[in-house]
Amino acid sequence: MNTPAPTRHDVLILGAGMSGLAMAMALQRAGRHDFLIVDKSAGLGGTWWDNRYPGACVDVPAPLYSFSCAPHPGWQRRFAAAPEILAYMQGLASRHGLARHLRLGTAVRAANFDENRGRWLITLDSDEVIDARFFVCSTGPLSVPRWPAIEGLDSFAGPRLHSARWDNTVDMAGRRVGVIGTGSTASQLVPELAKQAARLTVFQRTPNWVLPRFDRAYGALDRLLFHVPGWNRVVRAFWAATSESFRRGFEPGSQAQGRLTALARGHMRRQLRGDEALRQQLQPTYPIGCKRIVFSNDYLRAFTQPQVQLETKAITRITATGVQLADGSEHPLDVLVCATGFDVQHSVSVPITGRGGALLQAQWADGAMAHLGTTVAGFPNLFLMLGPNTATGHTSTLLFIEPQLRFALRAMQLLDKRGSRWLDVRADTMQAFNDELQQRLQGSVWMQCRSWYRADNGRNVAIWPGYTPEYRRRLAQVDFEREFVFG
Ligand code: NA7
Repeated sequence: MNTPAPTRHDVLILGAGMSGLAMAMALQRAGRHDFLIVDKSAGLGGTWWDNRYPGACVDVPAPLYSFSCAPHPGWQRRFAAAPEILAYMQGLASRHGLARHLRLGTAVRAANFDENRGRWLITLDSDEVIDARFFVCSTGPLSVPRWPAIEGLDSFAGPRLHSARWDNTVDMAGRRVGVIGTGSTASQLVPELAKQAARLTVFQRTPNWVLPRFDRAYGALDRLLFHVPGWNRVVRAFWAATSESFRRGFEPGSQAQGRLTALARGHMRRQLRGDEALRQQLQPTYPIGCKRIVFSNDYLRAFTQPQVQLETKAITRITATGVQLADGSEHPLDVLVCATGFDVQHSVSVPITGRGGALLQAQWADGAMAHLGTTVAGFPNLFLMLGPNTATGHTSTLLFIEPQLRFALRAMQLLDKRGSRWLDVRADTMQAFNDELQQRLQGSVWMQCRSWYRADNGRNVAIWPGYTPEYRRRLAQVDFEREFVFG
């Protein structure tokens, strides 16, 4: 049997989430129309395709969660719900004619850099091989659901759901439902499940800091204003500036951190209506900002309802009928929900092989590392979107995606101009950047507790330690001739 010849493209984009779509639109703007977007899901949307649990919404204001090149005048609420964001993305894809570039329901099996030709060979699960000059990996840091490592998880006889793989055919009405996890996802899910379940038990390992969500519905006047040229930019700039000033609260021991802590404590007291026993159980003991802060006006309050129970004893195992605790007691359950987050460490699960046969995943065994979160030494013409250390706890992830797009485009244009086949960041440049990064993270608030920001060995692989403008500036100032090698 003849193996079909690889299909050639200028750019292969892996992942049709926010950053994949943004990259596609940026390529079009730059006049580069020969690209293919591959995603294993049946629909585009990434995070917003995956997270369909009741109550799912974004935790930054929607005007800041839309691309600067594609403002959306139609947001219904300041903190948009998941279906609204998905509709925004679908609208963008259709306006930009992306359907013909999209290959959905298709997984990538492996990606190998062919040094002789200076091109990426990307094998799809259909055995088809894509031969691309540039490889954009936009799989997102929060895309691989993480099930809790608890003995007996598989033995549970009833429906068992992960929040990021929601099954809306499971009926919660009148049933005994257990939720493991108390992060941002659980905070959105718990108030919704409390409306349906006969009994809802929330298993908390670590409490989270909760701040009020200054949400509101956008009315006709807002939408009218959003159509006024320039108004979107003003609102976006306002939220970007507000988020950066909020970031001051993450400086250990600062007055701003004290104010943020006081705001959270006051919010908790009001939400719990003076229930001191509950307050003590829900009160975090680590500094605010260490984990991603929860923004909610109904999560804490949910625990004051008679059918909702907070369980803080450690889980020892899961049985066919429920959850067993350290004191030997058991919570009988009909449905088990795991809002246990994502495997950030293995978020790039496709084996990626670079120069000299180096495997990215092997290189990242002690924690992911890249130069400015987007390019990795030994992996030429590979651009990571939202790669290591480009997350923040204070602002929209889109403010990191946009400079990354500009950087990738600049690199592509430079290669065209130079007539080179590839560019690769120098290993010493990448190492020096990461030494600086880890040094800045030492003693920071993000090193003072366990969170998805940190790998199993404690290394912080997710957080950008500075303010957003610094990231934008540094990426814009990359000196390719000095910091990269060319082939
Ligand atoms: P997170 O923030 O990683 O939260 C996961 C939660 O699950 C957290 O409360 C964990 O407790 C808990 N967890 C994980 N494993 C276990 C086990 N084995 N036993 C008990 N509890 C466990 O994920 P989310 O989905 O809520 O949010 C992810 C991001 O999405 C969020 O930050 C926003 O940026 C959007 P722990 O705190 O580790 O003790």
